[in-house]
Amino acid sequence: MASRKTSQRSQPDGDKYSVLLPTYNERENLPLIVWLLVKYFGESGYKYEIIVIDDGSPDGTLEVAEQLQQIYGEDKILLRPRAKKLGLGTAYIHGIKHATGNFIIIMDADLSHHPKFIPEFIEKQKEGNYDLVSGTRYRGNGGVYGWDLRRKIISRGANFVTQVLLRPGASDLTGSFRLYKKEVLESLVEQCVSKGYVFQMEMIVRARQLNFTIGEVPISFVDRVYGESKLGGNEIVSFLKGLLTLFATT
Ligand SMILES: Nc1nc2c(ncn2[C@@H]2O[C@H](COP(=O)(O)OP(=O)(O)O)[C@@H](O)[C@H]2O)c(=O)[nH]1
Ligand SMILES: *[C@@H]1O[C@H](CO)[C@@H](O)[C@H](O)[C@H]1NC(C)=O
Ligand SMILES: [Mg+2]
Repeated sequence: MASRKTSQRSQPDGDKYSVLLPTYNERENLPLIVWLLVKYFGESGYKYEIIVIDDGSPDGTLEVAEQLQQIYGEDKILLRPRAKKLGLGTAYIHGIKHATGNFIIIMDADLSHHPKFIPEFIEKQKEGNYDLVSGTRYRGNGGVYGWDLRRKIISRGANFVTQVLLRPGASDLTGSFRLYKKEVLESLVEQCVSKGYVFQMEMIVRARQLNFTIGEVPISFVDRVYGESKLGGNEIVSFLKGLLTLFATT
């Protein structure tokens, strides 16, 4: 009998990927992001589920999510809403509790994070059996599109200051497009105390402290077209406070 050739790309196996999509006023974006996720997962053949964590969006995001569940099925789209806006950090914790995959992908629902990169995240994870794979805007072909100078400077500045203070060994600290082994994410969220914008950064800083291995995939980040960003002046002040707290406690 002829022996079968092993292909270069890893084949779908027993792994399952739970995508956590926190939403707040994402009615316009949700159908497209879900459609893209279904498309790229369908093509790759990996098992997946999409967990939508909506925090009582006044724009009717949850109703849109319910329609999407009808279209794609209850095994693919899980709804785990909360009554009011309780923040991103706790939205992730809430989502993880309901995840059935052995891997978890965290991404924004506003189309800033394109699902086309997910197969690369999965390949990278398998290549080094990494504990987490982080999308990076600051290496290789990565980049940021659609941000004004102010936001670029804030993001770059936050990264730079954190690199200098904490030496975390990853090039994009404030990004939130990442893939984690489920148990790694669970132990990280247990350790992380910060809220808001600094949360993503604390996750990767703690990951390095705990000796988790980190892989990186260059991504292009595109600013949202629909809806409003939640980053304001308050966020920047609390970011700086959070960074100093991290510096003092690590
Ligand atoms: N469930 C939930 N989702 C949120 C909350 N705040 C923001 N989001 C979602 O988190 C993602 C990132 O938020 P966004 O405003 O785009 O942040 P930015 O990209 O840093 O400006 C988007 O999918 C938002 O809909 C919240 O309090 N609860
Ligand atoms: C991480 O690795 C370093 C160097 O090998 C070691 O000194 C440290 O104790 C490890 N930390 C943890 C939390 O395992
Ligand atoms: Mg955004």
